Amino acid sequence: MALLLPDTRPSRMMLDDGALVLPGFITPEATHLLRIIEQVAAFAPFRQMATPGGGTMSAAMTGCGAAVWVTDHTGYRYTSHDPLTREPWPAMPPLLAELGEQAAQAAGFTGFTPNTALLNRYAPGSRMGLHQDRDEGECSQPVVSFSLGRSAIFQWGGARRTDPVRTVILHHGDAVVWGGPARLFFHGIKPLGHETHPLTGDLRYNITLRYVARTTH
Ligand code: MD3
Ligand code: FE
Repeated sequence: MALLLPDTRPSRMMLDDGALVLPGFITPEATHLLRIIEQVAAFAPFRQMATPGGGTMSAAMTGCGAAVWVTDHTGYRYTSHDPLTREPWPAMPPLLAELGEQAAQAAGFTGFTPNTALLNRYAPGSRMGLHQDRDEGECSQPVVSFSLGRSAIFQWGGARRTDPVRTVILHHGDAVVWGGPARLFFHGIKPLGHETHPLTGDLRYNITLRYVARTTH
Protein backbone atom coordinates (compact mmCIF):
# COMPACT_ATOMS: atom_id res chain seq x y z
CA MET A 1 0.00 0.00 0.00
CA ALA A 2 1.45 3.35 -1.01
CA LEU A 3 2.51 5.54 1.87
CA LEU A 4 0.36 8.61 2.70
CA LEU A 5 -2.74 7.07 1.11
CA PRO A 6 -5.49 6.15 3.54
CA ASP A 7 -6.22 2.45 4.05
CA THR A 8 -9.71 2.23 2.57
CA ARG A 9 -10.13 -1.51 3.07
CA PRO A 10 -13.00 -2.65 5.29
CA SER A 11 -12.06 -3.70 8.85
CA ARG A 12 -12.66 -7.36 8.06
CA MET A 13 -12.46 -9.35 4.84
CA MET A 14 -13.92 -12.84 4.74
CA LEU A 15 -11.68 -15.12 2.63
CA ASP A 16 -13.55 -18.33 3.31
CA ASP A 17 -15.77 -19.97 5.91
CA GLY A 18 -13.57 -19.58 9.06
CA ALA A 19 -10.87 -17.47 7.35
CA LEU A 20 -10.79 -13.73 7.94
CA VAL A 21 -8.34 -10.87 7.25
CA LEU A 22 -8.42 -8.03 9.80
CA PRO A 23 -6.66 -5.23 7.86
CA GLY A 24 -4.58 -2.98 10.12
CA PHE A 25 -5.61 -4.85 13.29
CA ILE A 26 -2.08 -4.75 14.77
CA THR A 27 -0.86 -1.49 13.15
CA PRO A 28 -0.97 0.39 16.50
CA GLU A 29 1.30 -2.30 18.04
CA ALA A 30 3.64 -2.67 15.03
CA THR A 31 6.77 -1.07 16.50
CA HIS A 32 6.20 -2.95 19.77
CA LEU A 33 5.91 -6.23 17.83
CA LEU A 34 9.08 -5.49 15.83
CA ARG A 35 10.89 -4.91 19.13
CA ILE A 36 9.60 -8.27 20.41
CA ILE A 37 10.94 -9.95 17.24
CA GLU A 38 14.33 -8.32 17.85
CA GLN A 39 14.37 -9.50 21.48
CA VAL A 40 13.43 -13.09 20.60
CA ALA A 41 16.04 -13.17 17.81
CA ALA A 42 18.74 -11.95 20.23
CA PHE A 43 18.34 -15.27 22.14
CA ALA A 44 17.10 -17.54 19.37
CA PRO A 45 18.60 -16.26 16.09
CA PHE A 46 16.78 -16.42 12.75
CA ARG A 47 18.06 -19.38 10.74
CA GLN A 48 17.22 -21.08 7.44
CA MET A 49 16.26 -24.64 8.36
CA ALA A 50 16.80 -27.80 6.33
CA THR A 51 13.81 -29.70 4.93
CA PRO A 52 13.34 -33.49 4.81
CA GLY A 53 13.52 -33.35 1.01
CA GLY A 54 17.14 -32.15 1.10
CA GLY A 55 16.37 -28.47 0.54
CA THR A 56 16.41 -25.38 2.73
CA MET A 57 13.51 -23.15 3.81
CA SER A 58 13.83 -19.86 1.92
CA ALA A 59 12.30 -17.92 4.84
CA ALA A 60 14.46 -17.60 7.96
CA MET A 61 12.71 -18.71 11.17
CA THR A 62 12.80 -18.55 14.92
CA GLY A 63 10.12 -18.49 17.60
CA CYS A 64 9.04 -18.34 21.21
CA GLY A 65 6.65 -20.04 23.57
CA ALA A 66 6.38 -23.51 25.13
CA ALA A 67 7.38 -25.10 21.82
CA VAL A 68 8.37 -23.95 18.34
CA TRP A 69 7.99 -25.61 14.93
CA VAL A 70 11.29 -26.79 13.47
CA THR A 71 12.36 -28.76 10.42
CA ASP A 72 15.53 -30.67 9.58
CA HIS A 73 16.48 -33.56 7.29
CA THR A 74 14.46 -35.96 9.53
CA GLY A 75 11.16 -34.06 9.32
CA TYR A 76 8.90 -31.46 10.95
CA ARG A 77 8.04 -31.23 14.67
CA TYR A 78 7.49 -28.90 17.62
CA THR A 79 10.39 -28.78 20.12
CA SER A 80 10.59 -27.30 23.64
CA HIS A 81 14.27 -26.43 23.06
CA ASP A 82 16.06 -24.54 20.30
CA PRO A 83 18.23 -27.09 18.42
CA LEU A 84 20.70 -24.28 17.63
CA THR A 85 21.36 -23.05 21.20
CA ARG A 86 20.08 -26.17 23.08
CA GLU A 87 18.27 -23.69 25.36
CA PRO A 88 14.50 -23.54 25.91
CA TRP A 89 12.84 -21.21 23.41
CA PRO A 90 12.26 -17.65 24.77
CA ALA A 91 9.00 -17.32 26.70
CA MET A 92 5.85 -16.12 24.94
CA PRO A 93 5.60 -12.33 25.51
CA PRO A 94 2.19 -11.63 27.12
CA LEU A 95 1.40 -8.93 24.51
CA LEU A 96 1.68 -11.51 21.71
CA ALA A 97 -0.71 -13.97 23.32
CA GLU A 98 -3.13 -11.12 24.17
CA LEU A 99 -3.17 -9.74 20.62
CA GLY A 100 -3.67 -13.25 19.26
CA GLU A 101 -6.60 -13.86 21.58
CA GLN A 102 -8.11 -10.48 20.59
CA ALA A 103 -7.73 -11.13 16.85
CA ALA A 104 -9.29 -14.59 17.21
CA GLN A 105 -12.12 -13.07 19.24
CA ALA A 106 -12.70 -10.37 16.59
CA ALA A 107 -13.05 -13.17 14.04
CA GLY A 108 -15.54 -15.04 16.18
CA PHE A 109 -13.26 -17.62 17.84
CA THR A 110 -13.41 -17.47 21.64
CA GLY A 111 -10.92 -19.05 24.04
CA PHE A 112 -7.82 -19.03 21.83
CA THR A 113 -4.82 -19.80 24.09
CA PRO A 114 -1.72 -19.62 21.85
CA ASN A 115 1.35 -21.34 23.34
CA THR A 116 3.66 -20.98 20.35
CA ALA A 117 4.71 -18.14 18.05
CA LEU A 118 6.63 -18.91 14.86
CA LEU A 119 8.53 -15.91 13.47
CA ASN A 120 9.17 -15.98 9.71
CA ARG A 121 11.51 -13.50 8.03
CA TYR A 122 11.29 -13.05 4.26
CA ALA A 123 14.04 -11.37 2.19
CA PRO A 124 13.59 -10.50 -1.50
CA GLY A 125 12.97 -13.79 -3.33
CA SER A 126 11.91 -15.69 -0.17
CA ARG A 127 8.74 -17.72 -0.52
CA MET A 128 6.73 -20.42 1.17
CA GLY A 129 5.35 -23.18 -1.01
CA LEU A 130 1.76 -24.40 -0.74
CA HIS A 131 1.40 -26.44 2.49
CA GLN A 132 -0.94 -27.33 5.36
CA ASP A 133 -0.25 -26.59 9.05
CA ARG A 134 -0.90 -29.95 10.65
CA ASP A 135 1.96 -30.69 13.06
CA GLU A 136 0.11 -29.23 16.06
CA GLY A 137 -1.65 -32.45 17.14
CA GLU A 138 -4.73 -30.28 17.58
CA CYS A 139 -6.89 -28.29 15.22
CA SER A 140 -9.88 -27.12 17.28
CA GLN A 141 -8.10 -23.80 17.96
CA PRO A 142 -7.54 -21.29 15.12
CA VAL A 143 -4.21 -20.03 13.75
CA VAL A 144 -3.63 -16.27 13.95
CA SER A 145 -0.98 -14.54 11.84
CA PHE A 146 0.39 -10.99 11.93
CA SER A 147 2.18 -9.37 8.96
CA LEU A 148 4.88 -6.72 9.43
CA GLY A 149 7.00 -4.76 6.96
CA ARG A 150 6.91 -5.47 3.24
CA SER A 151 3.65 -6.65 1.71
CA ALA A 152 3.36 -10.15 0.30
CA ILE A 153 1.06 -12.09 -1.97
CA PHE A 154 -0.64 -14.77 0.12
CA GLN A 155 -2.12 -17.78 -1.67
CA TRP A 156 -4.75 -20.09 -0.28
CA GLY A 157 -6.55 -23.04 -1.71
CA GLY A 158 -8.80 -25.57 -0.06
CA ALA A 159 -8.60 -28.86 1.81
CA ARG A 160 -6.92 -30.61 -1.15
CA ARG A 161 -3.66 -29.66 -2.82
CA THR A 162 -5.40 -29.64 -6.19
CA ASP A 163 -8.14 -27.19 -5.11
CA PRO A 164 -8.10 -23.84 -6.99
CA VAL A 165 -5.77 -21.25 -5.42
CA ARG A 166 -6.82 -17.66 -4.71
CA THR A 167 -4.62 -14.72 -3.71
CA VAL A 168 -4.81 -11.72 -1.39
CA ILE A 169 -2.12 -9.16 -0.54
CA LEU A 170 -1.14 -9.09 3.13
CA HIS A 171 0.09 -5.68 4.28
CA HIS A 172 2.01 -4.37 7.28
CA GLY A 173 -0.33 -4.41 10.28
CA ASP A 174 -2.75 -7.05 8.97
CA ALA A 175 -3.96 -9.96 11.06
CA VAL A 176 -5.36 -13.16 9.53
CA VAL A 177 -7.37 -15.73 11.45
CA TRP A 178 -7.83 -19.30 10.19
CA GLY A 179 -10.20 -21.53 12.07
CA GLY A 180 -13.01 -23.98 11.65
CA PRO A 181 -13.12 -25.58 8.21
CA ALA A 182 -10.26 -23.36 6.91
CA ARG A 183 -7.80 -24.49 9.62
CA LEU A 184 -6.31 -27.23 7.42
CA PHE A 185 -6.47 -25.40 4.08
CA PHE A 186 -3.42 -25.30 1.82
CA HIS A 187 -1.66 -21.93 1.74
CA GLY A 188 1.63 -20.25 0.82
CA ILE A 189 3.51 -17.01 0.13
CA LYS A 190 4.68 -16.00 -3.37
CA PRO A 191 8.32 -14.91 -3.80
CA LEU A 192 8.84 -11.47 -2.27
CA GLY A 193 9.68 -8.58 -4.60
CA HIS A 194 12.17 -5.79 -4.02
CA GLU A 195 10.16 -2.85 -2.62
CA THR A 196 11.04 -1.42 0.79
CA HIS A 197 9.08 -0.61 3.93
CA PRO A 198 10.08 2.33 6.17
CA LEU A 199 10.24 0.13 9.30
CA THR A 200 11.83 -3.05 7.89
CA GLY A 201 13.64 -2.15 4.65
CA ASP A 202 13.36 -4.99 2.15
CA LEU A 203 12.21 -7.54 4.77
CA ARG A 204 8.81 -8.95 5.69
CA TYR A 205 8.09 -10.56 9.05
CA ASN A 206 5.21 -12.85 9.87
CA ILE A 207 4.25 -13.95 13.38
CA THR A 208 2.06 -17.04 13.49
CA LEU A 209 0.33 -17.91 16.76
CA ARG A 210 -0.94 -21.40 17.39
CA TYR A 211 -1.92 -23.80 20.13
CA VAL A 212 0.27 -26.91 19.97
CA ALA A 213 -0.50 -30.10 21.91
CA ARG A 214 2.25 -32.39 20.58
CA THR A 215 5.84 -31.50 21.61
CA THR A 216 9.28 -33.15 21.84
CA HIS A 217 12.50 -31.97 23.56
C1 MD3 B 1 -3.99 -20.82 6.56
N1 MD3 B 1 3.18 -18.58 7.17
O1 MD3 B 1 4.18 -20.21 9.09
S1 MD3 B 1 0.66 -16.67 7.42
C2 MD3 B 1 3.34 -20.69 8.31
O2 MD3 B 1 3.19 -15.35 5.88
C3 MD3 B 1 2.81 -19.84 7.21
O3 MD3 B 1 4.72 -16.51 6.85
C4 MD3 B 1 2.83 -17.68 6.11
O4 MD3 B 1 2.08 -20.33 6.41
C5 MD3 B 1 3.61 -16.42 6.30
O5 MD3 B 1 2.92 -21.86 8.38
C6 MD3 B 1 1.36 -17.42 6.01
C7 MD3 B 1 -1.04 -16.98 7.16
C8 MD3 B 1 -1.47 -18.37 7.56
C9 MD3 B 1 -0.92 -18.99 8.65
C10 MD3 B 1 -1.41 -20.23 9.05
C11 MD3 B 1 -2.43 -20.84 8.36
C12 MD3 B 1 -2.46 -18.98 6.87
C13 MD3 B 1 -2.96 -20.21 7.26
C14 MD3 B 1 -2.97 -22.08 8.77
C15 MD3 B 1 -4.01 -22.65 8.08
C16 MD3 B 1 -4.51 -22.03 6.96
FE1 FE C 1 1.42 -22.29 7.16
